[in-house]
Amino acid sequence: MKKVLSVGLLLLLAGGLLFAGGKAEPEKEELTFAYMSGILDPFMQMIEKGAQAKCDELGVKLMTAEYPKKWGAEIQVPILEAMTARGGFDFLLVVPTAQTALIAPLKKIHDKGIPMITCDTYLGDGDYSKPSEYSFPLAYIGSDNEQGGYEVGKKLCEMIGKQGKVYLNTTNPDVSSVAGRKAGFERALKEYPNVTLVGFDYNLDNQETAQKQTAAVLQAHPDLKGVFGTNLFSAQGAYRAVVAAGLTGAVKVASWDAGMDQIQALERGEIDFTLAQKPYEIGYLAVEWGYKYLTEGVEVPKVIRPGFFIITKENLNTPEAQASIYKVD
Ligand code: T6T
Repeated sequence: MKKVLSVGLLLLLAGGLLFAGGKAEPEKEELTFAYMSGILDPFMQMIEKGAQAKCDELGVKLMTAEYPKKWGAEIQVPILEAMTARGGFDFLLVVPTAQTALIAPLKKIHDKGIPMITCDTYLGDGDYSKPSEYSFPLAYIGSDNEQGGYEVGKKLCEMIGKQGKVYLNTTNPDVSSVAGRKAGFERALKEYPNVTLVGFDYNLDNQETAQKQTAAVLQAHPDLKGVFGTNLFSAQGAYRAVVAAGLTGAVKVASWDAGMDQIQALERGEIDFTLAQKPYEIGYLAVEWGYKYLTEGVEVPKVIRPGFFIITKENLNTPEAQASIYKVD
């Protein structure tokens, strides 16, 4: 905080001096935000879009790090380190790809004087309000994944007539977003004693793996009634496996995220519903709060949840559903 205020003071003084000289205009604060995504996908691109919109409004710069082609600390950390070595940014928006493996690399950046907000995922248990080795980010801005997973679970159980076998396909362990979705889904299932979770797989955020894993489960359980793919790649793999097995309609597909591929599958009836997050708002809010912190020293709320919207074939044409689709150019 002290550092932020003193940087602010220096900038003000510099501006004042220039102005006092009588020749130049008062210098505007030249702030730069950096964005480090989790993986190349439309969700992460929408965060950038929202962040860029707010940066444009505020007249600050956005520097976007290379998008990792695969999910994981081993790919994300070197990109982060290279960007930090180059420097030139005042604030970091970051999607940590692991709850534990990203603590030390991000702490190093924080200790260099770069404040940050974690977007979409958090470090540790996400409680940045109590002192801990991972409580240095100013805030977590992202979905209430547990609540979303719970709502998806309930909807899927109702859709299959409150009985039968279901399967969950997810990405990686130690990732707060998908872990929350799984936990919420499992909590919902507890309310349906006649629904059984036959198991779950980690696809490491790879669509082809998700498809193969789902295909194997469909073979092992020909009476399977429902599948939940916990993110874009999981859901895209899961629905393709159901289609390839000729089970469209017989096996209900619950999906998460709202990329164009998923929306088209929903229109074709290959996905039964999908939970759209609000990535644009995540990016927008992260810049808004980061800017207020840097320029006014305001305290940022530790958790900000922009919400989500469940899209079905029935509500697809409503303005709210249309606004929830991840539209990247
Ligand atoms: O579901 C999003 C994001 O919330 C999650 O943390 C990782 O996967 C996505 O980026 C979709 O691919």
